[in-house]
Amino acid sequence: MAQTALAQHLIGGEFLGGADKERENPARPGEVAVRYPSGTAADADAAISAAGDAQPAWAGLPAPARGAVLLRAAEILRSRQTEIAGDLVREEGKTIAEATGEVGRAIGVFQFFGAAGWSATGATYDSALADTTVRTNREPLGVVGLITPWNFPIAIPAWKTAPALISGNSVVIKPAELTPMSVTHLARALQEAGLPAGVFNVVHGPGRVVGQSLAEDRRVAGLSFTGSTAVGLGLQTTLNARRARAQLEMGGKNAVLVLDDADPRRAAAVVAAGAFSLTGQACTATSRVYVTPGIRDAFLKELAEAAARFTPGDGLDPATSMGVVVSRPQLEQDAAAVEAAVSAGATLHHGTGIPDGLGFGPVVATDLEHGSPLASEEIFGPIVAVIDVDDYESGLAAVNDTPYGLTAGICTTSLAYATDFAARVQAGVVKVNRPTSGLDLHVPFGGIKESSSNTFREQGHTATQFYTWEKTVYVGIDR
Ligand code: UN1
Repeated sequence: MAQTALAQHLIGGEFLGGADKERENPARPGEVAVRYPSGTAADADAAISAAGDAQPAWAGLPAPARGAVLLRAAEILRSRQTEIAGDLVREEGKTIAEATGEVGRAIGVFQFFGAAGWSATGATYDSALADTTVRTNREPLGVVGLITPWNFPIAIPAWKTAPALISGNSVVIKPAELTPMSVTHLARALQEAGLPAGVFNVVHGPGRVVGQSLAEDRRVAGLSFTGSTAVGLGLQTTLNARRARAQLEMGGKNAVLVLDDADPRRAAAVVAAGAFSLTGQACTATSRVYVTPGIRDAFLKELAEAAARFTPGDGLDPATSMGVVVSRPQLEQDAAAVEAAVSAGATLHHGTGIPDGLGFGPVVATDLEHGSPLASEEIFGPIVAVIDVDDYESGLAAVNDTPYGLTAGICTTSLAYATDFAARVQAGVVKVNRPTSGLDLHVPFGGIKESSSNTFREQGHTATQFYTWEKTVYVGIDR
């Protein structure tokens, strides 16, 4: 049996906190994966103070010197990729291949933003005034708060932390309670890379205590959150009331439109990867498919076969190709959603919707009304609803008929349909013939409608816009 990992707070450069709480390995009931401390409002306060004290000196370093710390952290993470991926599987439940890829993504993020220390920032203008130039500086916000989810327990903290740090901010992060260890590894790497004490702080604990403290504290100039729409909208109200900067990435109900001209096998592979990888537990996952009549039967047959190729189980077993559901309550929620759909007349083409021990195989459901819960509510499991539509126009209308707007896809060989869809679909990310989940680390990402605060994008160079504000400097030279 693996040794139990110990997650700790990091406050002012000190790893602190006892092992008051336990997180079980979701694939092995009874095996404690991590012990971790449960933070209080006082811990959040101490972390915010430490971050405030450390920030000016950090911002005063040349950006390439800040970048060097991030590049060293990337190297340290790489040297521990296997160990971190193992701990990530034990606390989250995804497959070891997915976890190794996720740690690789975190490494890439630190390399990208480390190198960004050498990039140009700001712009210069010719003023309309004589003998005057104008330039803009990008200035750090100061102390930023980060609240991160369990489904990408190291990649999302990395892609929020790295742009914050390269821009000269200090950070207080509250990781999801289900996955406290991954951010602890991130904290160790940053600390060992030479990040000054207090620049990166971690406080574990419940969102309503620690997360709420970060949202309410006037010393926290901006807060970036990824999680559910319900929690995100509550935070946005708190942040707006004190005019703090908010970046919220929330839920999705991402759809793929499969058209008659597509290849059924390829379309099924795109949908299966989007719906079932990461056990369907990505806010970018595919959970609705609209299909036109000419391809319907062939596509469904291929999709059921693609679903059958997944082997659910313990992510540490190399034969597993779909990890377990993250927790018992989530598993019950997934099962209840499928059961309710079946009672309302849905047909299952693959999967039973009944948990098999800890496994919950891929589920492909048809005979659902477009507005039924399985086809319209975010469930966050390996379940896909396939719904018939008459043609492209009615399919596009159905894709857009949702309060969410994160990702959307189309499977087609028609350049005309692909182009029209990309222009008219209401989503922050559009994928033509590619799965709705799985994003490059260097391109902008974010949703519209209720999937987002509709403020700032994450990832790539665009990400630094959230963590900086623009100062306009006029310089007059009198000769
Ligand atoms: C991806 O699909 O590669 O929490 C990333 C999430 C998203 C990130 C998805 N914020 O699932």
